[in-house]
Amino acid sequence: MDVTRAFASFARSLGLLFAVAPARPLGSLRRALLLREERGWRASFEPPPEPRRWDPKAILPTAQRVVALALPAVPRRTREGRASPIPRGVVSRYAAGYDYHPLLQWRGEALALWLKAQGYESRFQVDTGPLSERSFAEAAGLGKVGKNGLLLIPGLGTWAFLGLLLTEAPLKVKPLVDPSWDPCGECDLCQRACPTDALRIAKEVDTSRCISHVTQERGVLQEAKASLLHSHIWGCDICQEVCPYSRGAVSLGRGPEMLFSPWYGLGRRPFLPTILRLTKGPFRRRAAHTPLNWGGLPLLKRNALYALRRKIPLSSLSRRLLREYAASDRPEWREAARVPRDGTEEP
Ligand code: B12
Ligand code: SF4
Ligand code: SF4
Repeated sequence: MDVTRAFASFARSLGLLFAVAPARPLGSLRRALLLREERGWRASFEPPPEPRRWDPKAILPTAQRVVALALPAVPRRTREGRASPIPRGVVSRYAAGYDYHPLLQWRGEALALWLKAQGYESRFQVDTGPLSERSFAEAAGLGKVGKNGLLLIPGLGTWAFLGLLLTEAPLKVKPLVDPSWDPCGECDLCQRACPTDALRIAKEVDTSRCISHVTQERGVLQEAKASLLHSHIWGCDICQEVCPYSRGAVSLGRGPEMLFSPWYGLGRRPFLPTILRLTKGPFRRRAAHTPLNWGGLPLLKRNALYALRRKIPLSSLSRRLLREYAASDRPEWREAARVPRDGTEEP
């Protein structure tokens, strides 16, 4: 049996794209991670720079190949929510649908199990594993990292989630994109569109200023950081939405992509008072299978409070909610709910 061909047809039947690289340490990634550490840009939930982040053999010593897998997630065009006097928050597209972790996990595990059955030890990771997925995906030739720091894949733009499969199987090394492809050229739309200047160095995201990260940081935020959030209560898609490759991507609207549609969860523009009135039970029913559950309801409420207090002039309902939360026993809610003195200025 030709293992590469059989593997390829199994991966395709699961709705995945893939590219294969030799299982070698990535020196460029090591340097990027160390530089990032020096700058203090490591995300709060990320492991420190150590060999298991850039060397596949530190995880599976007998690995021969790294297979970079992509699960397409092109968003369907949806209405953004009608104009309303009730203040709304902004939820990133990936968090308005099903959590990609289990969707990619079972597909990756199925491929790993199949390879194991052929006699090749294999391991799969998605997101929470130590290896940096974008860098290995680029090294394998699945796509190219754009100035927004995301992997651009022809036909999908940035709309794909990534996972890595380490295996002893001698799969044929074959890139999907030409290694000399320069996707960005003179374009700098994402850098200019980023509202917090987190992309001032092309391809390197200043995590301390990235809205996506700030929405996930726990506890009380310093005022300067809280002000970066604007109306975002989970994640941020701006540097993807402006990218011509992502704008041009067409959703299949079927298969796994369907699960990223906001038919489930709290939607893309939820009313802030609704979030602040949610209790555990209804939150679990509506959002337990979405990425909003990573931080849980308390973090979402903190972000909703930061968003609400910016909606000047404050309505009487907003004032009442902010006063209620200002008296709470959670310091992060109390701080986020500090009501501006006359309601005409931001706190
Ligand atoms: C930590 C993390 C974050 C942090 C930090 C982001 C960052 N840029 O490092 C925060 C919370 C900010 C974040 C945000 C988002 N993330 Co994130 N995140 C991760 C995680 C867990 C680790 C990333 C990491 O190791 N970063 C360290 C840097 C140094 O390494 P790197 O990512 O491999 O890529 C860098 C190098 O390749 C380097 N590079 C490549 N070529 C070159 C060339 C030159 C010249 C230079 C200088 C650098 C360079 O630049 C790349 C970008 O910094 C990965 C999952 C994983 N385990 O890999 C997901 C992951 C990268 N995130 C993902 C997504 C979807 C997002 C968001 C879009 C979510 C959202 N909508 O809010 C945003 C996008 C923000 C952005 N513009 O990157 C996807 C990316 C999919 C894709 N198509 O690229 C991943 C792979 C998760 C997944 N399994 O699908 N994320
Ligand atoms: S996710 Fe938002 S804040 Fe982060 S780099 Fe992209 S545009 Fe900037
Ligand atoms: S918006 Fe332009 S510069 Fe940014 S990633 Fe897309 S093509 Fe590259």
